[in-house]
Amino acid sequence: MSDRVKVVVTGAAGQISYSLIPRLVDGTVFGNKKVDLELVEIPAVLNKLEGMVMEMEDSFFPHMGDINITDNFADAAENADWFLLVGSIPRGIVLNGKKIEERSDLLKVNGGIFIDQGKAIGEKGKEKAKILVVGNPANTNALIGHHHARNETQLWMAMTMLDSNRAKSFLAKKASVGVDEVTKMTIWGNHSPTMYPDFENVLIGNQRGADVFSDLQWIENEFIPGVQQRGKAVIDARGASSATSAAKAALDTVRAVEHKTIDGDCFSAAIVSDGSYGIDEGLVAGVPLISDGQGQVNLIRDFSLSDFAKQRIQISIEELKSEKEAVADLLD
Ligand code: NAX
Repeated sequence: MSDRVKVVVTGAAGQISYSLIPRLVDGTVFGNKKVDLELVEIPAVLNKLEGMVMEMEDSFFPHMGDINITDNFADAAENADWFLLVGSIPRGIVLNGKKIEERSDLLKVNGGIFIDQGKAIGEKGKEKAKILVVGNPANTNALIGHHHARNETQLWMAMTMLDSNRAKSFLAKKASVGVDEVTKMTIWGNHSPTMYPDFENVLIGNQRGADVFSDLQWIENEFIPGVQQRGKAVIDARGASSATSAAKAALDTVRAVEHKTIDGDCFSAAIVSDGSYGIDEGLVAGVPLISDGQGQVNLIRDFSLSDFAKQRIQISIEELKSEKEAVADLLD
């Protein structure tokens, strides 16, 4: 196994990346490997990245390898092992004289970025490279990127780990246990307010969530909407969207893929569906996953889903289908 790992991060001058990038090289994610970093931004903010590089150099990271900043994604992609695609255009920005406010415009503007990034990853990224899309709309961005990469050795994921960590925290409080006692958490569907946090298959210690959480009023009126709307609650309170928790979730996803999943546990990310669980083939949807720690990530196929869960998941799948339709012209 190589003792170096090359990681590309887009949106490197943004607020999530400011928390994320230093922690990629602190030895807790890739163990003893040297981590080479390619930090990618749009030309207008490349100078901010020069400051980031200075801070990285000033932080004494023995595991940091080469660090490069660029606005050329295709160059950065050469031989990379991991792609953390955080960069995206936020809602509300004015582009070519038009304010990007509608979800359909946001889908198209950001989806467009993922055509070229997908092609570059497929052609230049390593065989078996791992791609984690964080930038929203994450699932549909990943769908577009995967389509244009045309490289089935690589694994495309959209991030649902933040939603999973949020759900664990809600359930831990309700059950009066530490968050470490909540395992086997899955976020089904889209990273959006339709996501379904699976309280039934979760484990609290050794007990199934379905046997622990009998207060269905709380599940329906507080837990599910609380997790679905947590991002908005953070924005309302902080005046800015989640940053440090989003960075931690991206790191947790990389760690979950890099290390063997503990028996009986799973982790959550959205991957390209093979039709399992009735999710339309080709959609990028949140599902329960395990890693063998050797680069292979597999879907857990034997979760039992109640009628309630199936109904809720279907709502999110319908949303993913409509997002796919909205970007149909980007999938030629
Ligand atoms: P910021 O606006 O702080 O940073 C985004 C950065 O991306 C900017 O610096 C921008 O210049 C850069 N960028 C735009 N287009 C680019 C391109 N083509 N190539 C490279 N860089 C590009 O946003 P931040 O708060 O860091 O959030 C980043 C993304 O994460 C947003 O789309 C946000 O919605 C999404 N999130 C996703 C989450 C998830 O769980 N999947 C949770 C957190 C977060 O909301």
